[in-house]
Amino acid sequence: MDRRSAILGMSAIAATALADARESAGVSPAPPGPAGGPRRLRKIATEEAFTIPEVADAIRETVRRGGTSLDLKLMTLIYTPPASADAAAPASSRDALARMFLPRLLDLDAGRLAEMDDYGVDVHLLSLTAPGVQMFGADTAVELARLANDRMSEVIRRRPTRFAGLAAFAPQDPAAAVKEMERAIRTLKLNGFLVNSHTDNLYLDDPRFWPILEAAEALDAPLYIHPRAPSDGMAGPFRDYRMEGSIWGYGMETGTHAVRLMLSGVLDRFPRLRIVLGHMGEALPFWLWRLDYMASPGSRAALKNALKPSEYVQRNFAITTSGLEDPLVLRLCIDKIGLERVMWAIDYPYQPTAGAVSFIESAPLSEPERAAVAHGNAERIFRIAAA
Ligand code: 1WB
Ligand code: MN
Repeated sequence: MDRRSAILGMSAIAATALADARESAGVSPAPPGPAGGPRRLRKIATEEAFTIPEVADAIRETVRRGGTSLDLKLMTLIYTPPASADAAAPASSRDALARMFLPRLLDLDAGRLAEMDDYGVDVHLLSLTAPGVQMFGADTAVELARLANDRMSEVIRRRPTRFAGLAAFAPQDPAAAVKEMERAIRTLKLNGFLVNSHTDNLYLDDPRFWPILEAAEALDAPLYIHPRAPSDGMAGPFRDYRMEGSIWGYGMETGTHAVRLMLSGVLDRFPRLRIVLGHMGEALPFWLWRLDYMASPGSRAALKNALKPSEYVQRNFAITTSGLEDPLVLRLCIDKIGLERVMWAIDYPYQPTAGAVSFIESAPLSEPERAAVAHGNAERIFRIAAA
């Protein structure tokens, strides 16, 4: 068994024991580069998921109640795995892997730090895992967003050089969301916000959410738009063949969300809003020439936008590499939208740390480019202290 599958197969408890053993042996947390070799690459991973038991319980309750949301498929797999009798014969390797997600999401301590140390990952920029609190009733959502933010900020306070965090909020109650966003930045000193695409099948260009966009702009803190499964209105063709999640549905949903923000003109209303997209920009860099061709002001699809899509990208967007470890796509993104807007991410625990680390360490980049993507841009955009 190679190191990667050993780590992947390791239970959270075993990982904890390993970290404890390391700590008592006085092993330094971040392994140095080979003697006389190049300086170790500082790595800030920017889309790293966690949960807390209370949110996991509320998701289980949501799964139990059922409904139309396409997210329920993945939630069922991750939060209500089949009884251990069936677990011996998993339907696919994905199901077996899904069973590993929950313990890793819940571990904000030894097991997570051990994996970071093993691969030389300096910082996890944490966020409450998809779909956050966005499937809950408004009151539950408000309460659980606060609780998750409190827990996350305790973890960050304990390990300020290893963790930073993006705050959750409940878009179901925009006024409460704004309060929580203010608390997250002013009191908890968090690094921005993360929202999981649509809420109740509505997108952030809807006027009911404008107070949230206004608050993010006023607080000058980035809003990460993370995927969730396509909303009810677009879900149909994604229901077969497990297409709803990270394979394709997540990207289509969130890319569509970003195009709505551009074409609705909402970014003209909030011109200093800073948005972050994962997964190499959810295909936008690839489509940008055509988006400009079709939707530059005066063109056929431009109804409300004052700027070209590429001008919004240059002014309002940054992207991360989460879960898309293709050096050709990284090159395209850097050349198309600018080195200063591309950041590295793992997508822990959904994507193995080993692959994401070897990707950023070996991608054909100049060393200044590598440093900008691996940590420099994240330090600037999320206001994370440089080492
Ligand atoms: C997966 C990825 C599942 C993410 C998730 O469930 C989230 C997956 C909430 O790869 O199966 C994610 O955040 O990328
Ligand atoms: Mn993710």
